[in-house]
Amino acid sequence: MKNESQITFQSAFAEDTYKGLSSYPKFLYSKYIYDEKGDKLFQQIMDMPEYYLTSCEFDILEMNAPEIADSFQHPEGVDLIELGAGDGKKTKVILKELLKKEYDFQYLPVDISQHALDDLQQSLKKELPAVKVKPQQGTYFKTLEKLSEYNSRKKVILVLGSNIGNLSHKEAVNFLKNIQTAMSKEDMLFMGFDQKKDPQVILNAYNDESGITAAFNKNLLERINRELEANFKLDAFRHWETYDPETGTAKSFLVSETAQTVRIKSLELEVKFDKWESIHTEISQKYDDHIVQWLADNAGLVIENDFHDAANCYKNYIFRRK
Ligand code: AVJ
Repeated sequence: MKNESQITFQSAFAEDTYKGLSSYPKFLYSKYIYDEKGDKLFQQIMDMPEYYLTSCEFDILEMNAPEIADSFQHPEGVDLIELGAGDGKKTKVILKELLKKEYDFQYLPVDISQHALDDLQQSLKKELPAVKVKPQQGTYFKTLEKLSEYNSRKKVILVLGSNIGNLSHKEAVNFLKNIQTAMSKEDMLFMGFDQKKDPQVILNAYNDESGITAAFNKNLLERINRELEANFKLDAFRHWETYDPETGTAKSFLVSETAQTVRIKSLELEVKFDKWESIHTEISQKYDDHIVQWLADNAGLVIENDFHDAANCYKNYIFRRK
């Protein structure tokens, strides 16, 4: 086996996989779930009855579309920038309303997946042909740098789907700070945060009977098998989900059901698992007003408004620069 510092990795995925599986306890980053197969599995998750987040946010946007569209609007027009646009199903509610009101805007969906962006552009062409679309392929981080170049008119930055939930609080503050730095005084950040609620409801959303979420997590192992020439046996791992109501953190693991050794050829790595050893794969953080206020304070943002359902299951907040 080589020493880590002597290896030149073929990709960030290769390097992060090496580090995560050589660590104790073992971990993998959830962002790598989203290859073509992972994108499809996430679509299926959003259609599951247990996964309340998507329909909750959709309803909030539908119920409040006129007020949201009005708050986005500006006499000189706006650039609507969406980080992690995905299939744009929820955003279309807002786009439709902006068109109806004949507000001047262009839509800049940002996503890592070129595939998702192509699909989105196609569907917009069909459903809302009047929308001016400028897709941007890239990571949040890289695009945030480019973002600050859009400063000729008001920017509204959208982050829907509680995507921030995959970040630790520290990472979330950094993410928000990066956005804040790219914002000017009149710009707005519109962001969805899944809220703390009945722990059973949260646990069920990430622990479906049909096994889709298990397959979603195991796609990490499949992707390592495919792209890094490994021999993970998917059946030898069990998806395990926890929710801690104190911290508001749902945590996903893959647990090795046997003592086993996995070979990752392109990393020249042998990974040994003890029986019942875990790989941590994802967090899905849940929030309340206090936590969101704390995040905003630490990132130099102020909460201007929020929209929610009757049960406060999910909330969309509007932030501005302090
Ligand atoms: C896309 C990060 C919002 O954490 O709820 C869904 C991803 N993981 N089921 C979430 C996910 C398992 C999702 N986010």
